[in-house]
Amino acid sequence: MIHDGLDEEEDFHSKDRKQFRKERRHAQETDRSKFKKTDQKQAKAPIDTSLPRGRVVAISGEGAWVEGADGTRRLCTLKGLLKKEKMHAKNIIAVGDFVRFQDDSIIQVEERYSYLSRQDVTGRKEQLIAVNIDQVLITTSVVDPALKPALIDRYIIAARKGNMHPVLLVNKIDLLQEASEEEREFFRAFLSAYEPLGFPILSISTRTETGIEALRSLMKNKSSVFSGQSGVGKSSLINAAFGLSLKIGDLAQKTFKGSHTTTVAELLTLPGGGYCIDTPGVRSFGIWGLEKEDVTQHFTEILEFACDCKFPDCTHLEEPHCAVQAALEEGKISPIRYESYRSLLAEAIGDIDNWTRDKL
Ligand SMILES: Nc1nc2c(ncn2[C@@H]2O[C@H](COP(=O)(O)OP(=O)(O)OP(=O)(O)O)[C@@H](O)[C@H]2O)c(=O)[nH]1
Ligand SMILES: [Mg+2]
Ligand SMILES: [Zn+2]
Repeated sequence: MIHDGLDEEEDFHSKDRKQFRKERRHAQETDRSKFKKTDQKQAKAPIDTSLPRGRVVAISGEGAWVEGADGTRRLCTLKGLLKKEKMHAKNIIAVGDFVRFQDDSIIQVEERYSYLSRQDVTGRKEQLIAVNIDQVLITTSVVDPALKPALIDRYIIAARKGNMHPVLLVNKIDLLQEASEEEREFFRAFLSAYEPLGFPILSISTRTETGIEALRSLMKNKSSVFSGQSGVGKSSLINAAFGLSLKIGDLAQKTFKGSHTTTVAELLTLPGGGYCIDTPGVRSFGIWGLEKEDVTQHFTEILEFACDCKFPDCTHLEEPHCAVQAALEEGKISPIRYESYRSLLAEAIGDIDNWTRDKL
């Protein structure tokens, strides 16, 4: 059976599905998915500091695993106050949440300072991947599976919407040697388009240990979430950098599309300081609450040409006398980035004809 990996979390959250949907609709209408700390603040009752504090480290079909201050983990259910409080919550709880608990029940969830979310499989519901995390390690591989810049752009936008720093990891750099000239050229073109954007990019390999030290220092004393397609090497990277033994994919399964080695997100405490969350691979990544401004803010190097377009409201998708399309033809704009812009803008403005969400 093809398994998305986050299904168990969905089961857990679906217990109050009807009520949840109603609340989600409300939240979507009021909070256009911009990060608004104050909205969440208003929705929360004061935290009962007399209760023990813990952190959600994993979510399964049975409930949430909460790690207390003494390091012990317990399986908790949601009861009491929390149910009344979830009006403005995105999910009820997510990995990374700081909670107050009593016996084996979560009573309250603290305000979140950041989140990484996506659309669920139906596209109608927001699915939180991780919360209260500093940076998203957007993990890709140079080949096998192929580099997907459009997916990277989606992650960058989602990370920034949720107040997390995006970091780009390009794993399996060892495979570049035996890659085709076309694949090598694509990687060069990718780097020249994305390096000027200013996000950290690490070319890395668990096989040759290239970049592992840099990854370790980038993660030191911070909290990070690894996210990306299945099979790019997220779990392998965590193992290589921190000497852990997370389950990694079998090469024999490689051709079996849809096989996911990591099946639940888990928060890990790192030796040397910091935290990281390993997550199940995604097949596609729909940004929750995507708006036109999210897209235009992310493609500034493309839109700097827009002032010479004939129509002031030009979308640069197909209008005549478009300076952006002219710049593209003259090689002044990266075709990789432009393709990504097209797909994301079309999705944001609801232009179905141009909408090509990258199915992986
Ligand atoms: N050539 C090469 N293969 C690698 C590298 N890193 C990981 N792999 C291989 O890639 C495959 C997938 O690795 P995983 O770590 O399980 O990938 P993942 O991203 O955690 O996958 P999911 O848990 O399914 O999301 C395994 O066969 C690894 O041995 C690398 O740097 N180079
Ligand atoms: Mg994994
Ligand atoms: Zn234009």
